[in-house]
Amino acid sequence: MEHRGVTIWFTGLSGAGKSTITQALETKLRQRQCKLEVLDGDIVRTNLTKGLGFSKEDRDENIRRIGFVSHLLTRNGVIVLVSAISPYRAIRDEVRQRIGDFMEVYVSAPLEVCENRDVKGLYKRARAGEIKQFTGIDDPYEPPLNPEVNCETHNETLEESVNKVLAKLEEMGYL
Ligand code: GGZ
Repeated sequence: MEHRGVTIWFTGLSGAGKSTITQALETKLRQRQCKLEVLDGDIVRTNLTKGLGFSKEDRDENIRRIGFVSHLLTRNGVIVLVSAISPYRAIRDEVRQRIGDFMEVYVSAPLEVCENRDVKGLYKRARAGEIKQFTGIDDPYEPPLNPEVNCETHNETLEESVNKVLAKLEEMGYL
């Protein structure tokens, strides 16, 4: 289908459900024959931003590079799904300004929920001091003040979360 380019930026703690929603949304958008690309923090960090760590400087650089690629794709009519913790508000807002066609989705499961899920066992390791600068444990997370969408994955189903994003895309005229 015909549509405009936009970057849909998922931010939230590790284990909040960013990748899960992204994957489900990708499936839905592919069914509609959308042109889309997915940039997942986990995967981006093995190529585009390989070698970067988790200091504030490195995280900001990670986000800046993802934002740069997202901008190129967005202005060529692609729907870009970005999934990255992106804990710092200022750099998220910088990327938003640069891209213009931008939608921020806050995946807002609270820390205790993410920590209880602990799908990859990372919180346990962070609590044990084996991983330093872990977001939510000994590193900050600054929630968005005015996200276009808030997915409360602790209070809603995956389908509800995906439908919220789809509805917002339609409302904003991207679909
Ligand atoms: C947070 C970390 C850390 C630290 C490794 N802090 O849930 P995951 O495992 O699969 O995804 C997380 C990923 C975070 O990379 P991002 O590129 O999204 O981060 S940022 O936007 O802040 O640049 C997590 C894993 O890497 N991971 N160490 N210290 N998450």
